[in-house]
Amino acid sequence: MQLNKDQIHTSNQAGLSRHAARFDFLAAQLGEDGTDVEGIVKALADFQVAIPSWALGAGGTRFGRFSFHGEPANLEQKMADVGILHALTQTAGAISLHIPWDIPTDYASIRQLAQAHGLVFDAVNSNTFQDQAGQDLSYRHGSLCSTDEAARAQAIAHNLEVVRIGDQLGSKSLTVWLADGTSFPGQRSFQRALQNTEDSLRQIYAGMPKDWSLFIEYKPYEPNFYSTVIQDWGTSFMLANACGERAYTLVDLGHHLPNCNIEQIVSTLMLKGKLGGFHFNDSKYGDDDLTVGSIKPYALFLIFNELVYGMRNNPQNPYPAWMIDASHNVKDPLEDLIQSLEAIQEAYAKALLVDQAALAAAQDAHDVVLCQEILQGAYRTDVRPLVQRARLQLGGALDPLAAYRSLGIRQGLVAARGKHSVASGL
Ligand code: AOS
Ligand code: ZN
Ligand code: ZN
Ligand code: ZN
Repeated sequence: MQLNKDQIHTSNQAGLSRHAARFDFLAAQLGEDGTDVEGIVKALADFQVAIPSWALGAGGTRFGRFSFHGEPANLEQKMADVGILHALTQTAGAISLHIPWDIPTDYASIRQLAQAHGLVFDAVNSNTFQDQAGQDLSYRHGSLCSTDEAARAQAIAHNLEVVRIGDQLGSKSLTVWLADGTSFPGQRSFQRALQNTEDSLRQIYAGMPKDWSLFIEYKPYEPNFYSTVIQDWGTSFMLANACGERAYTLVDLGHHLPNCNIEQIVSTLMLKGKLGGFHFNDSKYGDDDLTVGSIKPYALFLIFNELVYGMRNNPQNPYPAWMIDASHNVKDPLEDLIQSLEAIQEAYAKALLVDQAALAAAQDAHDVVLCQEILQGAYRTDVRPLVQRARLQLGGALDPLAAYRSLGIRQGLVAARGKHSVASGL
């Protein structure tokens, strides 16, 4: 199932004049304040977020999984789903694969398919948090951190195999997330686990092509509940520095303890040129993987404000790799991803509205109240017409969620794939 531009174009017609009136009103208002409206629309149009292959089916909890009908059963179908998202939103132009869940059988045809859907391959993800069928050694007691040298070697070899697979698809980065940790005090030596992890990551780094980057993800807890080897940004940063120039920290919004100031972490990493990748989601308690912007939209805006600042002022930091890392238990995964993409675009648009020069002047004048007014003035602006305009210019849907429903996309997927199709992987 593939959407064509005509279907989207037709579904846009009814809302166009309403959109134009709202856009013109907002653009006039913003223009009076000296905002570069065209520049913001262009920045929004350029912003692309990768969709992970594992977010296209219904996730689950340790208590159960409720499958969503018409889920993609293989890599080709996952790419078709991302193609649908991209056609509607024009902001999901990349897919992030998980190995071994998504190993291509025919590379040339997968590359062709990506091209047909207008997609590129973003970071590839390795998996040493599960044992795979036929695997020699278990990761029950850790992978890159293991005290068993042979298990460590197996995990390193897997990561390099993931790089080899990604390389044939045009990926340029490897994301490593480790479940390695302990659930009980005294279970393992912290220092040996960290040292082994550093040694393993350095070997992976050394084995990557010279134009590849390594993203090291951190997470405070889960699946282990006493300690995690790479528990926080400081540990990830230290490991990235130990590996070398092309190793970076990856920030996943759900991987922080409650009330953590994530925008400050983002800012510090960008100043040091080490923010490589980003996983968007939202959470109330932990790694909840909820829809982006559904719980703490103001925090998301403040994070974007630092990202925008960093992208403008920190040439030492590479352009970050953006990805949504979410999981859906009760919603249609594609509808949920449309909501996440919209929330990301809105937060980005609001951050672009912040008058950075006025903010810097207010900061220098120690005008605390004005600083807050500047941020909140941007945050309170309804930027949806700007996001819509960016999408329309690229041939996307005025209202992607409404179009998804009115075009009967889920029904089409169920008809093509069957009611009981379950996403491969996970
Ligand atoms: C796990 O908590 C991390 O967020 C990973 O980035 C990702 O969700 C995982 O690799 C997918 O299984
Ligand atoms: Zn993640
Ligand atoms: Zn996570
Ligand atoms: Zn998460």
